[in-house]
Amino acid sequence: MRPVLVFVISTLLLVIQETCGLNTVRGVNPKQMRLYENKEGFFHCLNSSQKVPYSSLNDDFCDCDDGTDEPGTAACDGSTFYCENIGFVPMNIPSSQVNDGICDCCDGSDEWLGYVECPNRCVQIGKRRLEQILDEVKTVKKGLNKREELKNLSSLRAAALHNKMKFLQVSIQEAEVLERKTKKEFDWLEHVLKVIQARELAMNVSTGNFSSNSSVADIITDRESSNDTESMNSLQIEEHEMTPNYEKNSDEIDRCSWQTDCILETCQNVSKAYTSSHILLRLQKLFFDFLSKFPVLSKFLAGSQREIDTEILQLCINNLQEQLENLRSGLERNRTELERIQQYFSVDYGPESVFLALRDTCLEVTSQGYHYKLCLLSQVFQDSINLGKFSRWDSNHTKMIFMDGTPCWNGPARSTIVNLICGVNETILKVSEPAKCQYQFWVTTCAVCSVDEMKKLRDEASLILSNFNFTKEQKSATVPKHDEL
Ligand code: MAN
Repeated sequence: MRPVLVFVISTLLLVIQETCGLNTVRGVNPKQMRLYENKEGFFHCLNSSQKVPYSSLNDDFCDCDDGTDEPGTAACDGSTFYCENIGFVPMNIPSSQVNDGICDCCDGSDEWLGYVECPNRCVQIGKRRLEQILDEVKTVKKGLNKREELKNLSSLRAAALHNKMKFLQVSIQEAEVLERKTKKEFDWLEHVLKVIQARELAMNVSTGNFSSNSSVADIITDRESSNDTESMNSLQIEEHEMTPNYEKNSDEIDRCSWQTDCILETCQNVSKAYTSSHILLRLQKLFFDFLSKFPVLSKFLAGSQREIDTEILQLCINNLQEQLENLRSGLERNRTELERIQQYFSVDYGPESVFLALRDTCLEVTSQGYHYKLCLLSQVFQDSINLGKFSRWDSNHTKMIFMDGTPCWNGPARSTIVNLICGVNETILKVSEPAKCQYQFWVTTCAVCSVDEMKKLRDEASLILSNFNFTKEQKSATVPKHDEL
């Protein structure tokens, strides 16, 4: 019954079209009508060399293998039906949806057999969409201005971070040099203390005054304590035997230059050999020469002439140790801070680095009994559960992907996709969990507002406007003014 009805109506329409000179075929875009011209009683199938009688166009029977002879019926699989949708946007729907009892085109043209009533809602829809576009354009406009501010903020932040990084690098370098210098001075002073103690021992030895708590003293005390004449004699012999070597010892000390270990060793050798005050004086001069190279010690030595107070020296050493500890903890702090800043620069902040200013901006929302906290480019939380750490960008810097959150019970680690939508402020619009432990956020931010988006909206508005079919006066009364767009 139905194909017969379709055929009758189609034939009638075709006859009317032909008779009235109407140059339209149902379901065909008027711009493509020339492809549907009657060529000596035939229609030439669009995608093959096949031709079929013109009367078989839209006769609810698929004649062309490519299905192009049935643009207005559901007869051919894979064919499309064009809805003009005056007042909104023209569209092509799969021809299988023609006369299926569902209104697919807003002008109702797909249900031309009238199985279902499809009032034309295109103007109403078009008007509503134009109003929406107007709002969206306003948002994008504001967003674009805000984005400029964000971009400037990002450059300022980048510059500040660069400066801080440079400052820290220089500070660290300087502190490292100072640390090495202080450490050297500290080590030397410790040596100096030992050398002085050795010198005192040497002095004590030469005046017969022995101290008992040093290695050199031990050696000497060992010798002195064996109170037999033979040993005393041997000492005298040794002193006598050493006499020709005084100059040699003194030269050795000179050769030591600033090597404290060498000085200490020579000093100990000399003291072991009961050296004369001549050598001791040379030693003392040497100590003062190289001690004066150290500013901290020099400060303490100022005014102390030739006598070195070992207590003061110990104070110097303690002071240097404190300085060293402070330097080292300062260095540690600066190195950690430098690493933190360097880590900032290892992240992709999108076009013009606009997202730098948003790094660590945290947004919060309560949804379906959970409190969500999203720190942009950093981490996401659901109460205290970690929903992922920032891992990468997707879709041209409009999606942030967060991975490796707290593992789901019997499942994978939690992960989150943050979809960014152009907006004036940073706000969470919606949170959902489409699959277990996989979360989706929708967040507005001006960072993704683009001139391209503005252009798309304007193009869409132009398309709707160009598909309006009324007078200029009606148009200006019904649709937003073009300059508003
Ligand atoms: C918690 C929340 C939910 C999640 C379940 C999985 O209740 O993290 O979002 O679906 O754990 O067990």
